[in-house]
Amino acid sequence: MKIRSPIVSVLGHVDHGKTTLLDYIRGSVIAQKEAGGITQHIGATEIPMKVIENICSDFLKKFDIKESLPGLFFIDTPGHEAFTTLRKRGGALADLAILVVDINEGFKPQTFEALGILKMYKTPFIVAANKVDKTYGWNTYEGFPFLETYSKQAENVQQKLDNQIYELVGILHDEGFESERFDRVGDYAKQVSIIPISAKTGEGIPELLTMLMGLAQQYLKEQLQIETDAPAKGTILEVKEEIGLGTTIDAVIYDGIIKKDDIIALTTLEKVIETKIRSLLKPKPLEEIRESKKKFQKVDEVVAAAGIKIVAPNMENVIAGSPLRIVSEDFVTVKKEILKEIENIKIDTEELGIVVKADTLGSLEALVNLLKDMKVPIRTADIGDVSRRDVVDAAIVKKENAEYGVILAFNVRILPSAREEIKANDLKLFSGNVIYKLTEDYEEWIEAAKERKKKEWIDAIIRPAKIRIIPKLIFRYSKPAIAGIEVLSGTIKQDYPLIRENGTNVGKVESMQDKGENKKSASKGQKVAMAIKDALFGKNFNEGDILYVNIPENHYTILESELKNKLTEDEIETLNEIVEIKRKENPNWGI
Ligand SMILES: Nc1nc2c(ncn2[C@@H]2O[C@H](COP(=O)(O)OP(=O)(O)OP(=O)(O)O)[C@@H](O)[C@H]2O)c(=O)[nH]1
Ligand SMILES: [Mg+2]
Repeated sequence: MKIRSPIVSVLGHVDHGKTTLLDYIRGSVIAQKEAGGITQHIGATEIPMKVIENICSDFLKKFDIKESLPGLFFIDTPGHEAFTTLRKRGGALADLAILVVDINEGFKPQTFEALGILKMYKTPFIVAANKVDKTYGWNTYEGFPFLETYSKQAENVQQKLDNQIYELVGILHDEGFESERFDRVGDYAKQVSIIPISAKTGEGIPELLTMLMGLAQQYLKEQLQIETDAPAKGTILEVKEEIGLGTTIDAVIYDGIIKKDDIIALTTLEKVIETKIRSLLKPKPLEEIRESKKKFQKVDEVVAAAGIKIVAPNMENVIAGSPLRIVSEDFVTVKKEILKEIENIKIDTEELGIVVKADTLGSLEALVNLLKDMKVPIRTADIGDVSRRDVVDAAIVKKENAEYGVILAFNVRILPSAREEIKANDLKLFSGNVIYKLTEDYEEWIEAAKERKKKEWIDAIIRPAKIRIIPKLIFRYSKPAIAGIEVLSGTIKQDYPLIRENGTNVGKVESMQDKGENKKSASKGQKVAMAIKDALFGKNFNEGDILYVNIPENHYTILESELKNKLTEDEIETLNEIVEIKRKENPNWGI
């Protein structure tokens, strides 16, 4: 029998301070280095008991907590709405949890979601009411226990904080949890402790960790005992190439023991594989596994809960986010177990949809979630680099539907052959390492494309205009007739057809010139020389004639129903005159 470290998941809404809290405990600065300022993967860090003791100082004794554990194993989860599955995975792994709430913002959608996950798994938790240092008038005492720093604050500041805490108590009550500020809790088994903290200044963190240890002592006695020969269960966080090691996987072992000679079962996109471990590496304590780089130590065995790096052959196509199992005797049973675990990760696809690529199962699902919310259909959603095949797929869609003929790629490479194909097909690729930026960029692009289309469509509608043939300015009688004209209202454009006041056709505007310069259009008040195609002076028009633009009936309907607010008063008046002319011949015109 061995006692393992409890797994403590840190959950909460985006930006409420989960990573910063872990940074404070580890003495690291990961939050500041994250792409887009948000967490997009599950993080894992082992914190040895020594570090916890140091931060808690004599609180553990004061609350009569015996530290019989090797340490705490923290899991950092993303708070951004898209990462539901990673939060669930983080929640599912957890023995205990810290629900982080920015006290100035209160409960937000993903705070509720996280609470729901804790409810579902019946995970004991405490609430970290974070960012107390942002309370107006707060005086910071770095690293102080909450009760000490609280007693040094002005009365109105204390009052404000208490009110905010009571708001949390109220919401938790509505959600079915009785709670209190930790020092006012009467019965730890019945009430959830709320610990006001600042992840930035460290205030309140001694009590936070003390309460966490108390929770562990109260609930986890048996759960943490593991048989020394129980085969390990784990989840793969990342699959990556390491110089000198080849393909490696980072994983969280949440149960059992893994040994350096074990055979492990993993899954690729095609099948479940087995492979023999070549070496087992562990990040040094306090090192976030995502960040650890070279600071790994070779070990013979690892007891849960722990983060490990495994070196083994044939792991190139293993999927991040999928399960890891030890093959003790029967590969078939293990295989079934793994397949069962991953089968609920299915994505609905459609022929006419976009191509999605991502680096891990978790991020792929997050991306798919966001696209679902946007009602964007998906043709393929895969893990791995963007290949030529992906581009060909997107190009097929583009022919049918330009909006969906695109590729969204999160945290993966674009292979050179794919790049060439993208160029050849003039395809739109959205790639980057911030998930919500990708979907936002795509949304903006669609909007811009729609705007462009709409503008083109509006520009193609023939609008009302009226001109006068200036007397004594006929430059040519025919082929084409050229006359000086004045625009009386609206804007006259090249190719617009003209009619007379009696409704007869004159011809199309072939070209216009002003002081020797070609013009595509002329507006009210302007005088230009106009060439009119197929018109004969004296027959189709005369000096001093008023001519109108011959608006096609279907264009008139659109002008009336959708573009009326885009017309000037002058144009509306001219439009009415044109309608009058048309209705003389056909009383039902435009109705
Ligand atoms: N003033 C103050 N700022 C804080 C505190 N905790 C976090 N922040 C800031 O809030 C921002 C978000 O913090 P993170 O730790 O990245 O938040 P997170 O919950 O990990 O966010 P996600 O992982 O994306 O869900 C950062 O700018 C932090 O510096 C705090 O106690 N006080
Ligand atoms: Mg974070």
